[in-house]
Amino acid sequence: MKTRRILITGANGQLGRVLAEELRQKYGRDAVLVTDIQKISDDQAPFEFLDILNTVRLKELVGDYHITEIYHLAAILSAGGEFNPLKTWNINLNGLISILELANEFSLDRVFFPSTIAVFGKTTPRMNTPQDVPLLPTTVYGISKTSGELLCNYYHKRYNVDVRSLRYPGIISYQSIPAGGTTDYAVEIFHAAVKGEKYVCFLKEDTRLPMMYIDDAIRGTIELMEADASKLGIRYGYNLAAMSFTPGELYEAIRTYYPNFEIVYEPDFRQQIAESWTESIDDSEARKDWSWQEKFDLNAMVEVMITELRKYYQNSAQ
Ligand code: AKB
Repeated sequence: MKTRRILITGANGQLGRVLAEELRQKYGRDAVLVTDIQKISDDQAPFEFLDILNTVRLKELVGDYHITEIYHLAAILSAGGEFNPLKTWNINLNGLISILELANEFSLDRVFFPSTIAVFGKTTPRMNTPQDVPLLPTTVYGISKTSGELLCNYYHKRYNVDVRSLRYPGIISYQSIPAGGTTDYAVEIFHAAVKGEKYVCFLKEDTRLPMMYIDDAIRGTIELMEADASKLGIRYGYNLAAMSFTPGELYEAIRTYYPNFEIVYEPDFRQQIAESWTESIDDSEARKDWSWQEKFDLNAMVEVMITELRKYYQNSAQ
């Protein structure tokens, strides 16, 4: 049997940091090569700098490290992408094409491509959004992810590349503060509450979006990657759901821990992006094909976020 050797691109983003740790726990530290354009600490080894547009370097790493699987997380997100649409298209789409080409050339065992609720748009049913719906995304991030889904499907059908993909909702985690996303408010708000600060929310109080706690997102990703290939009917991004809430509902849940916590709503350009997405997701295909099941609802997520961030701020004050 071939030794499993995993490469993660964009490994220092919100998902990558937690995913890398989990994969290292599971398969051993040396089995997981983390790559990114920046290094966040000296104990990340094995680590390699990688700009995803540097295809020569990418190919060298795949060859030199005898890579068998890639989790391709490098991307620019929905809000950040609007400041530089062409760069976002280039990184998000051309980065993926390089990965899919290498997967075919090196006969990699598996590739993971993160898709998103940003593939949805104004023509998509907003409630309990089914798997196969009209996609007319409004952001360049959404357009790049929609095209990415189609490419994944194409490489699977045409070249038999074993590529697997999830449409992530907003991810909530305590390990890092995400940047450039429209769902970022749902992480920032916890930091403000635990630090005793007022939170200025960039979305309206009643903007409902699908969300997921990081542990569910990581477990779901690994479960999909370990699923029997013959069971996977969808190669362009499984709908995936756990919970949906508004900033107002999240605020009330946090107030059970911090009754004096204050919030003001000052919606900016991200409001329009959020309104172009859907409110809740039908993920029955994921449940049927590979037994997806979330563990965290709103209250469980709020409890663990507050517990972990209290520890974090207490330790950093010492
Ligand atoms: C974003 O807000 O851009 C991301 C996403 C939903 O893909 N978190």
